[in-house]
Amino acid sequence: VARVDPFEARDEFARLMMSYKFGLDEVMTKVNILKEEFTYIHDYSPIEHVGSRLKSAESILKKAQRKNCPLTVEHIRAQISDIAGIRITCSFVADTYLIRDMLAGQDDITVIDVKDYIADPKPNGYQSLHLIVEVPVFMSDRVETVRVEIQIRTVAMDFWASVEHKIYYKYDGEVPDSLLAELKEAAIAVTSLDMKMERLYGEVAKLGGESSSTTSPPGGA
Ligand code: 0O2
Repeated sequence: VARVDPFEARDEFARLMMSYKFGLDEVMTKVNILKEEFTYIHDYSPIEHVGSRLKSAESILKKAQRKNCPLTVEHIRAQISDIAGIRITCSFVADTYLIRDMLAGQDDITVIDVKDYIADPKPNGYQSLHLIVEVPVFMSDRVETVRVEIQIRTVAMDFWASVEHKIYYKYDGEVPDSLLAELKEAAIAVTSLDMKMERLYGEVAKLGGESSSTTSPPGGA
């Protein structure tokens, strides 16, 4: 059995996390450029808020165990796609697809997976558009390809997800059926609120002759 040098393993893990931090910084810069430039041109931002996080060593370990992923840097890189995560919240559903298209269209971004839980919500009601992308990170002596998970959703979907997440942890995953049913109802209310707000905004934009991305959704929902 090959012995693992704990100092070497720690150094490898630190380097792994550093490359994910750089990948995160790169994609954050891209998102902030889109936000700023779009606001300058259209006097309107499809992005309400952007946040980022690096998964903790403990969460990486838990996810690796759940997926039966061997604890080597190669396996972790290949099997855990959300070590670096960015969450973008938008006012309207059409904007989530607009942001997806603007990011996916960039030459140095490769989209390797898309989960459209807006078009096809999870059974519990969760809605969000997830992209797994790869970006090249230029280090001093090599180029590393780093995966970043981008979650794009409306403010209303984000509110639902954050409350559901808290409830899920409070009950340690064993949420009572009555609460699950109410969460599902709340998710339906989120969809109807999103549709209503988008329609209202579209009407106001038409009246004012404004250029609104939501008056001509760029595909998708
Ligand atoms: P955290 O603490 O947010 O990081 P995969 O990674 O593809 O093997 P997974 O993780 O099921 O499988 O992928 P998926 O469905 O794309 O979910 C990834 C992330 O989406 C989760 O990460 C959550 O952030 C979010 N998410 C997915 N489903 C739900 C849900 O039902 N409710 C809420 N509130 N968030 C959800 P983590 O690692 O689970 O958690």
